[in-house]
Order: sequence, then structure tokens, then C-alpha cells
Amino acid sequence: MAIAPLSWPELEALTDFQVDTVNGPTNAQACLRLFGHSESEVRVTLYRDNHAWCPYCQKIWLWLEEKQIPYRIEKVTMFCYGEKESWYKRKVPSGMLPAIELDGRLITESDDILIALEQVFGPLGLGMKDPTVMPLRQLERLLFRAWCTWLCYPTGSAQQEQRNREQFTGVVDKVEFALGSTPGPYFLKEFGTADVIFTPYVERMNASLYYYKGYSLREANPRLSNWFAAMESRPTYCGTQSDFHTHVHDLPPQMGGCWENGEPQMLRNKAQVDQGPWFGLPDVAYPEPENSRAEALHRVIKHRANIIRVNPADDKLFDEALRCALTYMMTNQTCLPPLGSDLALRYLRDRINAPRDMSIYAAKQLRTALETTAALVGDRQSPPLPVKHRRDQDPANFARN
Ligand SMILES: N[C@@H](CCC(=O)N[C@@H](CS)C(=O)NCC(=O)O)C(=O)O
Repeated sequence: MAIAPLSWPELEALTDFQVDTVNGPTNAQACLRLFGHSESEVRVTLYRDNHAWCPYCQKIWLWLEEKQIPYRIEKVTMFCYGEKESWYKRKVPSGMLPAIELDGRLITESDDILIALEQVFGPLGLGMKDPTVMPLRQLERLLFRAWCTWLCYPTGSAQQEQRNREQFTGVVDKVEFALGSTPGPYFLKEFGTADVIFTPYVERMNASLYYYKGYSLREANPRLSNWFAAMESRPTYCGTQSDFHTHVHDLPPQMGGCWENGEPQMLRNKAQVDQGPWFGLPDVAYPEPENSRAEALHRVIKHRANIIRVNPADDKLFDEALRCALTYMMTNQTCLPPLGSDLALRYLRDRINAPRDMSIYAAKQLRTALETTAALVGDRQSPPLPVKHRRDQDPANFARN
């Protein structure tokens, strides 16, 4: 039986989600991380992108979280989402991210940043210049280049597509060999710098190749699969982890385009990433935390005024439709949204960003509730997301959080 949508205060009463952004687990919302230290001990400011998406920023973010170095976070807009802040351009004229200030000294370039941090705080496991880490850093760049060649250039023929695929999987075999040459799931005996270096792009490769090429990196390679699982046992990594939907739609403007191969598996994968079901995708394998719905609800309530304002639909109509989706998410009871709200609900479904807005399972719960509710009143899909920019995600439309 269908129920009426709950009011905002009634919805608010259904979530007690709280995180200590400063001293609690790794999260994308924090502007200060202390790990139990006092603020006067902070020596590092990390400038990273507002969207918690930039791969080079993720590297530094993960390193600081693993080492539990107290730091401040200043969030900066990436060009493809909106206007770069002028205060940042005065500091870093190219506007590139990440950058850090370490005892007042500005450092750019993610590798130089890690080396500078190591000099002051010591390495994470074996360091950047360790002779066992150096070849792994080179292997990561080799993998990166093979990925770009396959993903980011149109292929004139099926043979070329096959060659690009084989070139990539050939490098993946080297990665599998490297992972297999030490005991345990990590690149070296202990978790460390080498794992941090591989993390951002391996995560993006897993998402993009699944969606654009029908190739499941995580499922096709047993050692990478173990490595992902080991990474997911670390709350630091989980706090920075993105889902497939976010990655595949954030990558094209950054990479200058991603090319679909049109194969049947690719088409199936693409449909699932875009339209669900989102549970079961190989973007995450650890068990869902019990508070993921409460987290999603809390995050929507916090930003509801902006979420409703930026939605192209009429505010009153979307307010009700959104409450229907949230009511369904929290009660599991069907809640019929207003007629004509299917597009508006799918507009939001397509713009949930993990981990910027919420963690990976919360994002899946919210996408599912929006889609299930939209499907009650229509099957219209919103126009495809832009691929040259993502100004539809301009952080200027949202309060700082
Ligand atoms: N080699 C640099 C690359 C950094 C980089 O490419 N950053 C991109 C984001 S992933 C950037 O800041 N682009 C400018 C923008 O998008 O605003 C590093 O390792 O730090």
C-alpha cells in the first residue's frame, strides 16, 4: 500500500547519523583533521578539489590520513566544474591541484609533495625513493599510459581496439606479477607508499573500463581483486572511495573524452551503472554498513534547500517528490510522487557524488530510492550528462560543508 510522504521534520527524526569530521574516520566533508591532536600542532594545509575527485589529491589525502598527520583542508574548484577561486590562482597561478603548505612553504606536484612530507614526518612503509618502491612507481605510470591509450582515443577498427586492450592487459599481468611476488595482498610486504601511488588510477581504471569497455579489472585479476579487498579493509581508503557512477561521468572532461567500444558486455555494464541496480557492481565489496540510509538521509536534509533550488523542476513539485523517495528509502513503503516528477528525481539520481556528498553505500541507497520512486510515475531518462565540462555540478551552487 502506498503511504503519504513524510514531512521534513518527520524525516529528520529518522536519522541520528553523525560523524566527527575532525577526529573521526576519513571523510570528504572535513576542513580540519586532528586525529586527537590540538589545532596548534597543525603544520600542513592541503589544497584539494571541492569534488574530492582529483586523483592526485586522493594520493596526498590518503597518505596524510594513513600517517594521521594533523592538517587543514582548503577546497578549490576544478576548471571543469566552475570558476577557479582567485585567491588560489594568486597562490598557484596554474590553478593545478593538489598543493600543500608545509610550515608555510608552498609545494605543488603530488610526488614532490609526498617526498617533502616524508622528509618531515617519515615515510609510510617504504618511501618514495626506496629502491623497491621506484620500479613500482614506474609500473604505475606504464599502466596509466596503457589505460589512456585504450580509453581516451577513438579506435578506427576492431583490430586496433583489440591491440589497445591487449597492451593494457599485458601491463596488468605485470601488476599481477608484482602483487604476487610478496606475501600478503599489498605491493610490498607491508602496506605503504606503493599502494597509495596505485590507488587513485586503479580505482578509476576499474570504473571506466567496466563502463566504456565492458572489462572488469577487479573481477578479471585475482591479485588485484585481493588488493582492492585489502584496501577496503582500511577506513582511510573507504573514506576516499568513489563509486562507478561518479567516476565514469567525472572522467570524460578530465581525460578529454572516453570512448565506448559498443560491445554487448559494455552496453550491459553501462546500463547498470547509469540506471541500476547499483548494488552488486564491482565498485565495492566490503559489507554495507547498517547506517548507510541514515547517512544518505542526513546528507540530503543538510543540503535540501540547494538540492531543490538547482533541480530544473518546480521547487514545490520536487520537494514533495524528494520526500517520497526519502520516505521510501527509510520505510521501504511505496510512496507515490507527483505526476511528472520522474525526470526531476532522475536528475538528482545522476548527480550524487561519492565520496563528496556521501559514502559509497549511502550513494547507492539514495540512487536506488530515487530511481524506484521515479519509476512509479514514468520512464523518462534525463538528457545525458555533459562530457566536455560538469558545470551542472558547480560547487558555487552549494554551501560549503
Ligand atoms: N603532475 C601533477 C598533476 C596534477 C593534475 O593534473 N591536477 C589536475 C586535476 S586531476 C588539475 O588540477 N587540473 C586543473 C583543474 O582541473 O582545475 C601532480 O602530480 O600533482
